[in-house]
Amino acid sequence: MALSKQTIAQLAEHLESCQLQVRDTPKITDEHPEMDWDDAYAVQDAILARKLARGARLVGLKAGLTSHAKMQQMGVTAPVFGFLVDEFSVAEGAAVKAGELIQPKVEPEIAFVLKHPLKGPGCHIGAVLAATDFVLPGIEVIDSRYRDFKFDLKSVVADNTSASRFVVGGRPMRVQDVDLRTVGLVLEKNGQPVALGAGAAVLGHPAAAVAALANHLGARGQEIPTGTLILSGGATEAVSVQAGDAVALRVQGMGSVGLRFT
Ligand code: 0L1
Ligand code: MG
Repeated sequence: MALSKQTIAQLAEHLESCQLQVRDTPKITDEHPEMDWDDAYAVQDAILARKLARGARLVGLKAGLTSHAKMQQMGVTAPVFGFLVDEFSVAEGAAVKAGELIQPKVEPEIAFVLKHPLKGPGCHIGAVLAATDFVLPGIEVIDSRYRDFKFDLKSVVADNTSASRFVVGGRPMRVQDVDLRTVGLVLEKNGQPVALGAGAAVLGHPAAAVAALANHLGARGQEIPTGTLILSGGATEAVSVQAGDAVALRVQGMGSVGLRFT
């Protein structure tokens, strides 16, 4: 690690304040170019610790930048991982106040819920499918705290991979009843299709994103516990939203889920 404990705590406080106070910031590597990957995840962990200390509940985990479309959109080549707490969770069809967000975008995702824990290294698609209770449609609202989306991957990791809101719903399915590679996804904004994809857009198979998360945590001596909800990453590029927009995701055989921005 290149940063001191004090700097990590300061960066966590800074980034979380930007989120809570709806303020943007230059990317943190401008001032801390020496920040390494362990520092970036340590800042993310410190943000989670701040939220838990205030009574938040950890309700899930996420993989991000898992599709080629999204990687191309961001000019990166590797996935990233983050956490979801209760304050991010939106009820199906509910309204999100756009004024509480800086520059929101939505992503169509397949969400997994585990019936067994998953531990890396060596976690693979087969292990993920065997450990999955069900999958269901999910929309992630990302909201980068970095001014004009000018960031690098380490800054994004520190900023909890832009996590902001999410909704899951529709019709949960057992993994044996759906081919997650060929399953089609249609993201609609105000009734119009704005992004189309298939499960295979996510690292070839959405379960591969969950395996990558398990392997990432395994390298840090952690596992994904039973019951965890995991967002496997956007299957298409992210779509900008603003107040007045209604967004729905339809996933083949799994119904639809939506939310609104007011
Ligand atoms: O969920 C994700 O794909 C993370 C995206 C992080 C970068 C961004 O804000 O677009
Ligand atoms: Mg996402």
